[in-house]
Amino acid sequence: MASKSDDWKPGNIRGLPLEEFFHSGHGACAGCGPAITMRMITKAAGKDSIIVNATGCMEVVSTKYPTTSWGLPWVHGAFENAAPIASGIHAALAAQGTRAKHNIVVIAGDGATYDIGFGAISAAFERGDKFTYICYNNEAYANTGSQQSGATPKHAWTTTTPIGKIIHGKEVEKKPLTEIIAAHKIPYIATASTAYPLDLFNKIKKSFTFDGPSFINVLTPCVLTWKYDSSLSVELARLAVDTGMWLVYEIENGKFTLNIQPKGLPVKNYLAKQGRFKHLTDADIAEIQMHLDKQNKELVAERECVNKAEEKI
Ligand SMILES: Cc1ncc(C[n+]2csc(CCOP(=O)(O)OP(=O)(O)O)c2C)c(N)n1
Repeated sequence: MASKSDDWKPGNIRGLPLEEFFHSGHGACAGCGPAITMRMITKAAGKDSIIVNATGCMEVVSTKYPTTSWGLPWVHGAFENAAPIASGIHAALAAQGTRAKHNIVVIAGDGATYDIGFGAISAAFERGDKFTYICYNNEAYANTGSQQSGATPKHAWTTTTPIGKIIHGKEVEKKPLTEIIAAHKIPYIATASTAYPLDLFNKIKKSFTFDGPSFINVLTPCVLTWKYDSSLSVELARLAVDTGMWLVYEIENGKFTLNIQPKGLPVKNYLAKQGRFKHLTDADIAEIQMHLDKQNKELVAERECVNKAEEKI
């Protein structure tokens, strides 16, 4: 039987299943944030889950012929069509009468999600097909050598946003994808971070309880692109949350909850540990801090306003 809402209770980290479905021996970098996250995603998904994996690092490092790291049925789709494949699996299982036995989980990078697969995700969410879409968000097209994606933060170095006389890192703000998905009004939308595995585990389990699509955006550091020592992946994933660079929240049937209150640490603490930001001037850092404070305040205020309006209806 698939993991079901009725046999799951939000617990403590020691209560997580010991069984692994993403096995060692893959070719991910030492300290790879997404690879750590795969273990948690597959643990939460459970043994009767079907994984749909878009092209990207997690597909490439885990399936070197003739081996696989996946202990679950796994389908690789082209870069842009992971969500339609999930829709197809959903329809096929429904036709067989076995839909309730399986969790369908899409795993895709931010390039596949924010940019190249976006139209197909939007269409699947409009159709209302039941599956959980998880974006492992390392803020770049890492697999092809760290090009900028819609998730790359402003000012960050990537190979397509170099530091030089003409440009000085990424020139525009990142796309507010979680909020764009929220506008689809699907039953469950959440953000998470590799540094908070229990929060992620519980969110994945919760996503299976809704009769429609769910979307979870997990911030997960990339050693090569973000340029830091490989021992710092979890620390950076935590600093992103503590500084407010990444808000951890969920929107459940329209109701917003900020799951982790940022500690209000200066954003400089997060930026200074990463080579992709080493060119920043004090003025750049001040601009990032100001933008962040404003953006987070606005997001929480807007969502709380919607919560209040919903309560009145
Ligand atoms: C339509 C299409 N465009 C480009 C590529 C080349 N490509 C393969 S993986 C990849 C990067 C994937 O980036 P992302 O989705 O962020 O995942 P990550 O590599 O960071 O894990 C690119 C550009 C492709 N396979 N298909």
